[in-house]
Amino acid sequence: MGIRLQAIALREIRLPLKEPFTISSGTVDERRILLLELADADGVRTWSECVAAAQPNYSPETIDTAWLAIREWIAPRILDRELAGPEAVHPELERPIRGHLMAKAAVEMGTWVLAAMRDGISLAERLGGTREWVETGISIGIQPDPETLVERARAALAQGYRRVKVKIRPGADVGFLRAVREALGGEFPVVADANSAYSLDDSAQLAALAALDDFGLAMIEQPLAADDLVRHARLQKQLATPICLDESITSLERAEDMVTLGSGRIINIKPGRVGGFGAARAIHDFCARQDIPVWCGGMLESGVARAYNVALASLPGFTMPGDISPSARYWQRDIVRPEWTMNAEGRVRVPRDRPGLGVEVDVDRVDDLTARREILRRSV
Ligand code: OSB
Ligand code: MG
Repeated sequence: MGIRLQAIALREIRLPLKEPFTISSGTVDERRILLLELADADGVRTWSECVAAAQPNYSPETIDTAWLAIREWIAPRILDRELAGPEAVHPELERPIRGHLMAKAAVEMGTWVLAAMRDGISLAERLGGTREWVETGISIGIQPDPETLVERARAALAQGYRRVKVKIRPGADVGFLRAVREALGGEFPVVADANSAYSLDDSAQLAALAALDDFGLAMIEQPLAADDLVRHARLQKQLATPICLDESITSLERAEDMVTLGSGRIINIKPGRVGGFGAARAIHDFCARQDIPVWCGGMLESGVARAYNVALASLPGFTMPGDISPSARYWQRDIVRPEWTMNAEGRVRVPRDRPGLGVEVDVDRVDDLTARREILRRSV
C-alpha cells in the first residue's frame, strides 16, 4: 500500500534523566528530544522520535541540525508525494541529501508505523519480526571509581539484565573492567563501550585495550574513530576479544566493508544511526547471511523510540541482548502508556497484539514538556 504524508509536526521536549549519563565524550543530564507527529493523506497519524542528542559528541548530528534538515530538505521531498511504501522512503532521501541520517530516520521510521496501522498489524510484524520477547542489557555510564561501577553492575544483575555494558575511556578502563569481572563471575556477558576514545598511536591506550583481553569480554564496542575501518581491522588482528562496531556502521556498505576488511565481528544496529528501518533491515539480512551477530543499540530514547527499537529487535537475527532498558531506568515518568517494563528474566515483551507502535503517547504530558513546535506542510 502506498504512502502519502500530508503533514509533519516537529516538537522539542525536555526530559530530565533520573541520573546523569557519561560516555567518553560527554555527559547528559537532561535529554532534549525531537519528536515528530506524522499524518498521512487519510488522516492516519503516529509519533516518531529523532535520536540525535543536543551535542554533536556521538555523531555530527544534533536535534537542532535534524530540525533544520527535516524542515529544509527532507520534508519537502516527502510531503504530498505518493511513494510505493515505507521501503521507498530511504532510496528517495539517500542520494539527493547527504548525511543527516538521524533526521531522515525519524521520518522514514514513522512511515513504517503508518503502513503497519493501515494494515492493522503491529510495527514488529510489518518489519518481519518474529520474537514475542526481546532480551535486555544495561548500558552503565562511566562511574567515578570501580567500586561504584561494581555496585551498579551487581544491581543490574539483580534486576534481571542479561548483559552488562560498561562505558570506558582511557584511564577508566582496565581496573574498572577487572573489578566488574571479579564481582560478576567468569560467565556473565560483559561488554566495554569506548565510543571512539582510543587511538592506536598512543601505546598506553593500545596496551589498555590489549589488557582487556584478560577479562573474557563478550565484545569491545567502537574503540577507534567512526570513520576508521582500516585501523579497527589492524586492532582486531591483535585482540582476542571481538570488536563490535557502532558509530562506524552508517549503511549496508559500511557493514560489508567491516566484513571485507575484518574491522569487527559484531554489529550494534541503531536504526537512527543508519537512516532508518530500510538500512537497518538490509544490515540485519546481510549479517544473518554472514553469521555476524547483531543487537539493537540505544540512544537514551524516550518510550517512543523505544517502541521502534523493540520492534526491530524482534527480527530473528538479533541474537544478542540489546540496549533496550525499561522506561524506569531513565525517566521518573515516560511519555508513553503503558511504560516499557522488563520482567525478572531481563525480557521486554513485544506488543505484537496491538497495531502500530503498541504504546500510546501521553499527549497532555508531551504538551506540558514542549519547548517549541513547528508544523510542516507542502507550501502551495
Ligand atoms: O554508544 O551505545 C552508545 C547512549 C548515548 C549515545 C551512545 C550510546 C549510548 C548508550 C546508551 O550506550 C544505551 C541506552 O540507551 O541504554
Ligand atoms: Mg556504542
